[in-house]
Amino acid sequence: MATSGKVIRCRAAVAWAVGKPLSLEEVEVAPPKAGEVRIKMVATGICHTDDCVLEGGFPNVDFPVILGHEGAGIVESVGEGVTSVKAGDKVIPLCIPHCGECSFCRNPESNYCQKCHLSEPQNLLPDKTSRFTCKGKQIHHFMWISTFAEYTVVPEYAVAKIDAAAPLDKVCLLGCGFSTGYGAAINAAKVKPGSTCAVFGLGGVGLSTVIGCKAAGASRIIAVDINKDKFAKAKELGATDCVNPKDFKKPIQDVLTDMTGHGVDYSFEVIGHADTMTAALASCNMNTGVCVMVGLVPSGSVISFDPLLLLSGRTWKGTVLGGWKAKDCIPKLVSSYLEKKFNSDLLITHTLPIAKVNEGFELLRAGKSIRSVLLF
Ligand code: COD
Ligand code: ZN
Repeated sequence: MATSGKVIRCRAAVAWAVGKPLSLEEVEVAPPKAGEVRIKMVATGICHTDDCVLEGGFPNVDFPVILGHEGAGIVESVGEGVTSVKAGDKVIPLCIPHCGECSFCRNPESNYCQKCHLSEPQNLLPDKTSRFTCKGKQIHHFMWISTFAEYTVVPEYAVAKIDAAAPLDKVCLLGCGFSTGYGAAINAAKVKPGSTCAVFGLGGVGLSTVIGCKAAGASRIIAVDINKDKFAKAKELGATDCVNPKDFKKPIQDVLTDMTGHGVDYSFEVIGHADTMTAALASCNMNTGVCVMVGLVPSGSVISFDPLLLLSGRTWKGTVLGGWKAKDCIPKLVSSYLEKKFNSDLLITHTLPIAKVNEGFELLRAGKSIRSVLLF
């Protein structure tokens, strides 16, 4: 391509400081170095995690930074040695990398690559430099993928080639939110047909968990949220009951236990609060119940809980990106989307130009959107 090997000037939404709105800037994006890929982004979703960074609650992030970690685009050029993608390929950048070489990648049971952001800061590319500058200042990367930029540079192990027929403005959600929630039910909990599930939090990720529970054959899916406006969509996606904790005096775990006899078979915390994590744990049955935590609590949070909750047999576990080994599984999920095995389009409530990124965050904070997709 004509731009290959050259610095590209383009638009990006830059977060200059905690608590400040993003500002749309012209940035320079350097060419990819060896083992890196430069992508022309087409669409990106706004996830609560990006907002968590703006509130100062996410580990290993440095400002100024280009956020965004759920997107889809087309490869513009590749650095030396890159073999898995080439210019012109449709791709999804991976918020959880998949190096294929570390002991966790080689373990068939695990998707938590040791190059992950929770183990290693991903605020710069692996060679500890940035490809972004703006007004003469170096801008940090986010999770190595920074999808709020018209062009971004990512390590080869953080990008996957997808089917050329995929609509990028729709499958961008498969880069994080949809795959995280859906996989929590399918891979982390391994929901069984005929079982009872409870999903705490009906944002884009929680609703994807509802879709996953339904796909796995759960016969009862109880959706829990303090915003009753989320219930209609939850029912459309497969929830059989909707419960607002604010409608009850007793704790939500007691409400769910009363509704089910001994508690649900599988509970999911998809909010990111310490108190709802312990409530979700206590909501699954004391013997075979499985509670999966999907939400991320602000860094430094500590949970105290009664160990007796686990002694009788409950399982409490977490998952990142729904347990999918990203480079192998995201393309397969895109194929399943194209085969209409699930309909993640129902999660997209707004489509906005990148210039309206702050409006997208406002809609999310106000509980008015599930997913806003930003187009470049
Ligand atoms: N009880 C019930 N529902 C509540 C409560 C409560 N006390 N508090 C808030 N809620 C509801 C809100 O009304 C809202 O509907 C929902 O919880 C949260 O939804 P969103 O739209 O704010 O968030 P999502 O779905 O975009 O993201 C939720 C996550 C928990 C996944 C996210 O915040 C997070 O923690 N991400 C990091 C974890 C992770 O692995 N992410 C994947 C890589 S980013
Ligand atoms: Zn790895």
